[in-house]
Amino acid sequence: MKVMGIVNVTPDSFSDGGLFLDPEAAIAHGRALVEAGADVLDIGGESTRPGAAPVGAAEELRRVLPVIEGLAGFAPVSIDTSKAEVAAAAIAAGAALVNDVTALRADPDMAAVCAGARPGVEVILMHMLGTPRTMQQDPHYDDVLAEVLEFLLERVEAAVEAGVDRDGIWIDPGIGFGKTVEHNLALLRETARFTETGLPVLVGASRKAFIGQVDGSDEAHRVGGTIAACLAAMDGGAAMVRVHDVAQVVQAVRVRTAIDDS
Ligand code: HH2
Repeated sequence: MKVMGIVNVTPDSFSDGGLFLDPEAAIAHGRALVEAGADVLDIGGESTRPGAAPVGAAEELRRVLPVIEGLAGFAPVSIDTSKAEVAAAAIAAGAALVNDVTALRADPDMAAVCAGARPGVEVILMHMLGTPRTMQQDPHYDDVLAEVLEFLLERVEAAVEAGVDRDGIWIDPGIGFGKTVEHNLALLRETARFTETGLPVLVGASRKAFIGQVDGSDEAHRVGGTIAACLAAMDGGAAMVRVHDVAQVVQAVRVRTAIDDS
């Protein structure tokens, strides 16, 4: 299982907002994550935490472009954005993946940008109920697994219809995006339901609120819970986990792989 390291170039991300707003600091952080074992770096210039303020494309680009340029020659880079203009510029600067938490729904031009990207550029489609502003207001599902899976498969078909190469599409259940703690735990427990589709699955549980809802911890003290979630995703066949604490998660994955292979 691969590990995607998070580089948030934002003032307001939920666990590391403001730490890497300076491009030099963000580039140094990205390099350190690769040295710690990250396979891919996910660079984001807009927070998606519940209630976060939206950012314009010009500001988002000002934040992320120098960081992408500084890291693209060093490791595969993913751009965490919902805006076509940002994705297009990021791809031109060397990004190899587009990570869209709205699954190509927020910007009508996003699907065309992904479809028109150079061969090999991949796309991550994530499930979210509502928008970051509203998603944690009493989320409800009759059957969370079936509904999240159905949504993702619909979005895969929409992307393919728009011209995106099916072989380059990832799906992500969107841990914490319009979900209660029970929904998040069920999605992690049943990761295999997603991998059974044959599509590569990404899981992003790092430091998220559901961990604190289990044990009362704050964002700065959720590495153990993050590792537990990543290993559950690994058991279910996830192809990649998106994390802040790369060194610790890489160690857990390596030891778990060694145990399984022994
Ligand atoms: N989670 C966050 C952001 N982007 N992308 C995918 N594919 N999956 C996720 O679970 C996911 C994501 C939220 O985490 P973070 O980047 O740490 O915080 P913020 O959105 O506040 O910047």
